[in-house]
Amino acid sequence: MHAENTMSLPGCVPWPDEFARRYRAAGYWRGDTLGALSRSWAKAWPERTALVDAAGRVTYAELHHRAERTAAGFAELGVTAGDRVVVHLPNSADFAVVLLALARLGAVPALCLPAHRAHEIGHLAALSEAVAYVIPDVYAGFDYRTLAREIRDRVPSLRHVIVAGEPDGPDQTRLADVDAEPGELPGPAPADVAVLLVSGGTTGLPKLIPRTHDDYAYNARASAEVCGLTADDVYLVALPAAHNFPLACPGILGVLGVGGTVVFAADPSPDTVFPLIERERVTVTAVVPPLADLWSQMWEWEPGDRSSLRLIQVGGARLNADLARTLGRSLDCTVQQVFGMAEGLLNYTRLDDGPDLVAETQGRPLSPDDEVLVVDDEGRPVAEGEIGELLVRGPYTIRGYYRAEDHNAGAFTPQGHYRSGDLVRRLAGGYLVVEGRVKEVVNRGGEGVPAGELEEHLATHPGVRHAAVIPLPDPVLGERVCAVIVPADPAAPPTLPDLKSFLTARGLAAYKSPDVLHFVPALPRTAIGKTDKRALAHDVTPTPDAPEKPHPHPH
Ligand code: OOB
Repeated sequence: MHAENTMSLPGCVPWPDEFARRYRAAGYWRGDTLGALSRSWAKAWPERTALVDAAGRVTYAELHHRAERTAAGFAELGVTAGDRVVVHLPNSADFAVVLLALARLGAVPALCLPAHRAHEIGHLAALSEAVAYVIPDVYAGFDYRTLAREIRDRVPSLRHVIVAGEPDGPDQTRLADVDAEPGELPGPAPADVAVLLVSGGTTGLPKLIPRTHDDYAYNARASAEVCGLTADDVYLVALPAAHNFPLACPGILGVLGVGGTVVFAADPSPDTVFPLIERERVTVTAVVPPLADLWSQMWEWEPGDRSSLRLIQVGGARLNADLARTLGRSLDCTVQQVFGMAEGLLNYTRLDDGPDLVAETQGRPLSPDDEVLVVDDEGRPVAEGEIGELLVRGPYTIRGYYRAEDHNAGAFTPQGHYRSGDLVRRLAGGYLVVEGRVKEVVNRGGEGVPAGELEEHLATHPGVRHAAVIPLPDPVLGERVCAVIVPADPAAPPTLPDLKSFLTARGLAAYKSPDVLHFVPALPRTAIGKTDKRALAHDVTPTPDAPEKPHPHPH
């Protein structure tokens, strides 16, 4: 038997007993497991459509049936409770089936994004000592079976490669063959780890984030409530399903929990997504800001009746306030900002918040028991409205990364708060404004220039389509401020003096102005679609002697 509050997976940090007791007493943790939930959904509304993908439609009864049989199939392969399985599937019904099957078995899926490659997967498979690796055959022009061979050579713990589609050798198992008569499976305890999420950081190798059945079920349920989800909702998975946002905020799990329908889009392009919204009468979806921008531009030009959409959630990176305002008008639906993290804490603007809160803040915490602190460099709370680092603990925020004892010592306070690394301001009512990242402050001769703040100002210039601010090494100042800009009109990019006077007119301190401009046709993106600052820093080669000659447009 599992003790009430131990996560049986070694390498995880449980909540202290007093917190676990409190979260149970408050009704956040209800003793649910994802497997048990799937059974109760199938019982409550067996005939409703749970999933829609390119392969067809799946009812709740079928979903549960397939998950049970797949769980038994995994057990037959020798996968047991507590084993880790790297799941690397694109948006599809198979993703949901495998997730629920592993959850039912108590095996722990490490949920990787389709864009991850050998570098990340090799690391995550080795770190988790995964016994199996679940892949598609070919997706978006990439053959995952070849990748799987490479990973298998590198990671001795991997015993099975399971292919959703066509295996290309006898050493791979077809997912359809991971199938057996459901028998007695003990299943996990609610305090056990349900999934390992991959951290979204743009620096260093990704880390694994252990989320328990109890905490993740609460995450999805409470999020569904904030979004007013009902059985009539149809949720479009446009972002990669393995990411916390479309998975549980409220996403797939939140929608299944109310008997709604989950529609998987193979990719988030308007060409794919717009017809799906029309055909399936989609009511809710979640996007990152660059997608919100693209959809908003294409919406009025693309034919079709997409009036079913009632709510678009935008999160994952800073949403420009102007775009927040125009988005709702262009799409004729409610906009919700979501500031979340795979580590836990979620902030939402509420559906009845006024336009200013929705445009200018990133929402407020989901749970009454989210304990948010905003602190200065010394860890002292700052005054309301002042910028500081966001620390948090609560009923769905982890107390430690998986197998990362050394890193955890710095990433969490002794009191158990997660140090998010996000610079925020807290306003009245607990609403948060994200100002940037602790490490994304350019140290310009001792003066700190928060990248996020400057990016926000730059983006309001009519000649700027997107802006990202990064430090460049400087022999005198230590670092200088480089603004990487996607110009609105590539034929007429803004000039440095132009931007400087624009920023001064907006009241920004002179030392916060860029020292150098660098023009690019598009910003590099991470696997989920955020600006990839690491790739940018790598691409933008310092030109210490010729700072006024940016590539490729002179100004
Ligand atoms: C979401 O999760 P992750 O783990 O990929 O990334 C978390 C980080 C945050 O610490 C913050 O730096 C940034 O992404 N972020 C935002 C933001 N939402 C996330 N920065 C500014 N504005 C926002 N609205 O990205 C995530 C997880 C669940 C729901 C939504 C997003």
